[in-house]
Amino acid sequence: GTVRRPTNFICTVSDERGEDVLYGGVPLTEVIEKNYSLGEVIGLLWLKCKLPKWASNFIEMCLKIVADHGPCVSGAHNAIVTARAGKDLISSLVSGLLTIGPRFGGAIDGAAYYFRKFYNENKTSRQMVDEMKAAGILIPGIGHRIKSVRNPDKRVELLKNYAKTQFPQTRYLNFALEVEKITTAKRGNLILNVDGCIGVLFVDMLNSCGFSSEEIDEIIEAGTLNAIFVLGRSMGIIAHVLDQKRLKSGLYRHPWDDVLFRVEPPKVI
Ligand code: Q5B
Repeated sequence: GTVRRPTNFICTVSDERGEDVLYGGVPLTEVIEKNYSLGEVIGLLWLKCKLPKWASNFIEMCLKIVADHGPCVSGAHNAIVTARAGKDLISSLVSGLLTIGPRFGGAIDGAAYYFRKFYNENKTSRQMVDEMKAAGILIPGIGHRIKSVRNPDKRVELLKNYAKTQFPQTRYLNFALEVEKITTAKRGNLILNVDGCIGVLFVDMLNSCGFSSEEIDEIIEAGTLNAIFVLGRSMGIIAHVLDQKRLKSGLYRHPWDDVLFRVEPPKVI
């Protein structure tokens, strides 16, 4: 028979060769006619499955919840400075996105990884806190610059309330809340933050949806959970860039009085 030429790459996401592009096997016409939500489209394209409504709603809720958190956070700030330097929308957006990492917005996969690891090893919350401290690792998903026990993060409350009423179970969230009890006893701002809450709830969701342990490892390792922050926050970053363009803001220069200059004469070697 005919021998197929070896292909250069494999694609299991979408197929645009027919009349109707397929999103993970589902024709776009169905996606539109059946009014699939963004959460359902992410289910098809990223997780390659039709998620139950409670799960796709959760993903969509995460996108809305992380969409923006004001102009002062790293991502928006960088994008604003870049836009004010006269750069185009894409460059400004990307400069904002590039700040997303282990301290800002990109702690979701790390939170999912560590809370899941300690829970699955039957460790206690106390053991998790102590062992992470001994290893010199800040617990991803714990801590916030402005949110604290006295100034709770409404976003985290919304996520917890949704999960408590809509998820079949929340065992990883419950474990993370036990850890939070210990960390907030040390410092009021060591709360389970928005990244942490999304991270543990994503693991609860994947477990309840029947993903295997190996599949969950792969999803976390690939950076899928941080991608939720990247996608959602892009909405807000774009808004800040457009805002600066609309306002015709000029070049930003940081004021001297906000810098502690400590330039010393060079060491003579
Ligand atoms: N300590 C978030 O730090 C922050 C600890 C901890 C154990 C921890 C820090 C951290 C993990 C990464 C994380 C996501 C940098 C945050 C986000 C999105 C956002 C942002 C927005 C949005 C804050 C002071 C003392 C020290 C530390 C101890 C701190 N964190 N111990 N586990 N995780 N967290 N990032 O306040 O004994 O004094 O030496 O890296 O989850 O990014 O709105 O702004 O939507 O845009 O500067 O919400 O917690 O505190 O680093 O000076 O630490 O607390 O060891 O102890 P801070 P630090 P000690 S959500």
